[in-house]
Parts: sequence; C-alpha cells; structure tokens
Amino acid sequence: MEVKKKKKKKGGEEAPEKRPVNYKLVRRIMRGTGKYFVISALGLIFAIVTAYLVPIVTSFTIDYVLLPYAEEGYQAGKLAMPQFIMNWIESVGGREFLIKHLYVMALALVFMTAINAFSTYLRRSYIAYAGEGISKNLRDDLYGHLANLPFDYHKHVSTGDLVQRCTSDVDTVRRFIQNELLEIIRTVLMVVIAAVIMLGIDPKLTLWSVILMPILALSSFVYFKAVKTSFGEADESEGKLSAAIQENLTGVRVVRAFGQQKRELDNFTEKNADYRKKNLKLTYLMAYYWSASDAVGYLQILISLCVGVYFTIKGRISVGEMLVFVSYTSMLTWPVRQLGRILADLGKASVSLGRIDEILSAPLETEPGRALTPKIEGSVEFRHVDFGYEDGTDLVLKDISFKAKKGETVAILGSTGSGKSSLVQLLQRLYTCNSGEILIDGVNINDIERHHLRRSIGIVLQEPFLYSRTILENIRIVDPEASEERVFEAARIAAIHDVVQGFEKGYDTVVGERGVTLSGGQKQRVAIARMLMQDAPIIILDDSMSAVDTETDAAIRDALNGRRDSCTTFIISHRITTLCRADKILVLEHGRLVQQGTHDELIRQDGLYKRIADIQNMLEDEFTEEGGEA
Ligand code: DGT
Ligand code: MG
Repeated sequence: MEVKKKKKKKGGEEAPEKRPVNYKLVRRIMRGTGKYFVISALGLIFAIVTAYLVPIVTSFTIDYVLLPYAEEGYQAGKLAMPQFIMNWIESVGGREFLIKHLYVMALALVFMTAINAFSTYLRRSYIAYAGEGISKNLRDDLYGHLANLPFDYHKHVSTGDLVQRCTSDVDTVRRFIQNELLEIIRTVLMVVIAAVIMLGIDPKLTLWSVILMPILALSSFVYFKAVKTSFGEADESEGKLSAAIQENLTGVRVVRAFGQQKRELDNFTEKNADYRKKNLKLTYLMAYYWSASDAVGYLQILISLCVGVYFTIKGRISVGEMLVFVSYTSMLTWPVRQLGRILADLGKASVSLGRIDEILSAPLETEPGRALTPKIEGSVEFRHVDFGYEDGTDLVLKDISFKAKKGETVAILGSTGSGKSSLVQLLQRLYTCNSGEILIDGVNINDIERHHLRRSIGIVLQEPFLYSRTILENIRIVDPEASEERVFEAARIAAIHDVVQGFEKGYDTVVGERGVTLSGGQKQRVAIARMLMQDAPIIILDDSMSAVDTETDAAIRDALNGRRDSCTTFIISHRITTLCRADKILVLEHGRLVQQGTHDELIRQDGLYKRIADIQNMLEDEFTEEGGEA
C-alpha cells in the first residue's frame, strides 16, 4: 500500500514538459519505419549536394566561359571543376567549345536541378511514410495500453485529456517527424559543406559571410526555451477546453434540465479565453522571432554581398566566387533561422511524446497470482474480505464472509452507498481486496487469469452502457458470430424480444449515443440479453431491473430460472418480491454484512430486511385496496 501511494505521488508531480525523452519508447514506436528513414536520408543528401553544385556550375560558367579572365592565364577560380571534368572539357575543345555550346552548361544546371527535385521528392514522400508509420504505431500502442490499464486508472483521468493525447499529441509527433526531424540533419550538413567550400575559397570573406549567424542561432535557442513552456501551457489549456466540451455534450440533458447553460457557458468561456490567451502568447513570440530574424538574415546577405563586391574589385576573388558566396550565404540563413522553428517543434513534440509516454508507462493490470484457467462451476466464497478504494481512507467493505453454492441465487440488499456494487465488482477483480480472500470453486480469484475470470462472470452494470450500434450488434458484442436464434432467445429471456420486434427496424435499430433512443428499462433489458450471450456460470445483476416494472421483472427472473438452474446468480435489488425468492439474502449496512439467510429466516429477525419487507408489504396492501375500491 505504501509503495503504491509513493508511486502515485511521483506520477502526479511530474509536469509533462519535464519528462525526459524515453529513448526506449522512441525505438519502439519507430518499428518498421527504418527503410523509409534511410531512403529519405539519401534523398536529403543528394538534394543538398545538387543544391550546392548549382552556384558552383554557374560561377564556373561566369569565370571560365563568359569573362575574359581565363584568357589571361587567370585560374578560373580556386573552385574550378574537378580534374576529370576539366580533362573532358579540354578534350572536346576547352573554352572555345563551351562558348559555342553554352547550352551544355544550361543542360548541366537543368540536370542538377532535376536530380535535386527528384531527391527532394524522395526525401519528403518517404519521411511522410515514416511519420504515418510511427503515428500508427503510437495509436496502436496507446489504444492497446488504455484497453489494458486497471479499471481504477480510468476513474482518475479525464476522458477529454486522454482523447487529446491519443489524437492531437500523436499528430504533433507525426508532424515533427515529417517536417522537422530531417531538417536538423539538413542544417548540420549544409553548414558543414558550405563551410568547407567557402573556407577553401577565402577564409576572410567566409568570416564576414557568417558574422551574424551566431546571433541568428543564439536567438533561436532563446526563442526555443520561451516557446517550450508556452507550448506546454497551451496544450494543457487545450486539454481542459476539450474536457469541458466533452463533459457538456455528454451531460447535455442535465445541463438543460437544471438550467445550467449560463453557468456552463461562463465556465467554458473562461477556459476558451485562457486557451486564446495562451495561443496568442505563442503567436506573439513567433511574430517577434520571425520578423527579427528576417531582418538579421537579410543584413547578413547584405554584408556578404558588400564585402564580396569589394573583394572582387580588389581582385581577391573572381566574380563567380563572389556569386558562390552570396548564394551560399542566403542558402544558409534559412536553415539557421529555421533552427528556431525546428527546436520549437522539437519542444512541442517532446512535450507531446512525454504526455503519451505518461500513458504508456502507467502500469498495466497485473496478474498477481498463478493465472490459472480452470473450468468455473460457480461456487463462490468470501472470507473476511476488507476493501477500500485506493484514494479513500475508509473501508467500503468490512469483514465480509459468506458462501454461495453452485447454482444458487444470492440477493443483496442494502441502503445506497452500503457497498453492494463494490462487493460484486470485487468478484470480477476490477479491484483487489485489501485483506481476506475471494474463492471461486475453492480457487483464490487472484490465481485465476483475469480474462478467463471476467469471461466467466456475466455482469449487468448498474448503469448499462450500450454502443452506438444496432441492437443486434449490441447483444452479440461478446460473440459477433452468434446466430440470430441465440440472440432472439437471449432477448426473449430478457423480455425485450417483442419490444424490439415492434420497432420499425427491429434488431437493426441503431441505439443512439449512450442509448438515448431507448428507455431506461429497455436499455437494462438489452444489457441483460447481452450478458446472457456470454453463457457465464456466474451472473451478476446490479440493480439491473430497477427501471423494469415488477411484472416484467418477475417474468425475466422466471425465464432466467427456467433456462439456467446451473448458474450462480447475484442479484442486487430493493424489491422484496425479488429478494424473497433467493436462496440466500445478504444484507449490507455501512459495508458490513449484518444479516444473511433466507427470506423466512430474515423475516423473523428484527433488522433492515424485516423493516423493508414490512414497508413494501404495507404499500402493496394499500395499492391493492385502492385498486379494489376503484
Ligand atoms: P447504490 O448503488 O447507490 O445502491 O450503492 P452501493 O451499495 O452499490 O454502493 P457502492 O458499492 O457503489 O459504494 C460504496 C461506497 O464506496 C460509497 O461510499 C461510495 C464509494 N465508492 C464507490 N465507487 C467508488 C470509487 O470508484 N472510488 C472511491 N474512492 N469510492 C467509491
Ligand atoms: Mg450500486
């Protein structure tokens, strides 16, 4: 218990942006995308090389072919073509040939530009494959993980936030991979290649051409830091906003019914304004950065141009070389300035990845015991079971002990909050008890593999949830291959078959979101039919007929008894007519089992059972008397 609490505290304290990048996770989500990265990287390298060759070819054309320097023994720049190309040019007729056939140079430029375009296409399309692959992996992992997290986890997180993490955070990571990841490598490669070529031509001019670059780079870093926290804040704000929207839409009836529109709207407006503020802050930061760095970037090109022209006039460098310098400077300012955006997106992506990691590293439901899969017959025993929800201090169930034989019906009675639902949920191991043991057929349920256990226990929850699908699909959700006859049979037992047949579309009627188009009682009965399809040896009906009239309730119970005398049934109910027919009745009060026995035994004791029985009998008598008079 201690350890669990500690862990929880740690998890709660960790701000998402402080979470270090989990490289194991990165490697895992990259599975199957390696080849795309390789092809894309090759495209990147070819694109850079060809882009840098274009100014060199142009400058060669100017220096060697167009201008007269070459005639007076002028070394056509130190950048001249590689020797084998020079040899080839000499062999076909040297400069004279090129002057006559200038289109050769034009063709060379076209050829390089074509290679550049094709490489860029490879780079972009394959990195897109990689990004889509990774985001699919992420979504698969997230969904798989969420489906297997402990029941308790879902009670403590907001659905809106989870949805945001599974959609927009995944998208942020994808966008970073597709748009920015290779840009980092591109920037480094471009700077290195440019530095080598420029230094080879004129170190002094190189210095002038990069003199403002450190400012550009530095401001990127500053911007990155500022923007990282802002992105974190904006994301958090977005999470709150979507949570508010979701809650409002889900609870739209309550909001309307209680006239809470204004309050909810105010609440929403506040969150919306906060989101706007956070986003505006980001936009301002971005506007400042880009405009300032634009100015510095153009200033850098201007410096390079002025000094280059000066050096050319002085005869230090050729016209072609000056052209190379100016081209490279303007080619370089872009990626260096982009550093800011890349780093900002890196920040955003790492925040997103951290938020995803937070879900993925939440511990999965454990299998504490031996994970046995015995054939379950249906006898159940509770031995001195104590249970409290993790975050609550008080025990919800205290020292519960009882036995139920295979095929028996156990009814549970107790005032609201007395622990009835908690008791039956323990049986499914949705939670584990603090102390004591729960045995099914003499085996501790902790030793039974959880899927096996849950498949063997059919439960109709107090608030049944139906999928937004057809009634047919809803009923056979556990066994989509089940024949219609089996579905009809289950529906007949649940006394819903005739009702469904009466619908215009019968079993193909689509249940609205959360079953809006069905009445409460109809929903409960569809849920009962669905549970019956499971053919489980143990079934639990948690107040599942509260919205069903007494007559139908009795009919359902009769049908249940007729069909399956071999299955152990737990029924939580407040109706004496239901309770009195049970083999055993458990009476809970404040988490304690205060009475247990049959109807005949309990009716003779003073206690909650007798009190409730008396009240209900009295009401019934009054009702029949009134009915008789009418
Ligand atoms: P009902 O359905 O209104 O007739 O009441 P019961 O008897 O089904 O009560 P139950 O078992 O849902 O709740 C027993 C106590 O446990 C009650 O004080 C509320 C509390 N409780 C229920 N669910 C949770 C939970 O998920 N977390 C925490 N901390 N407490 C819970
Ligand atoms: Mg309950």
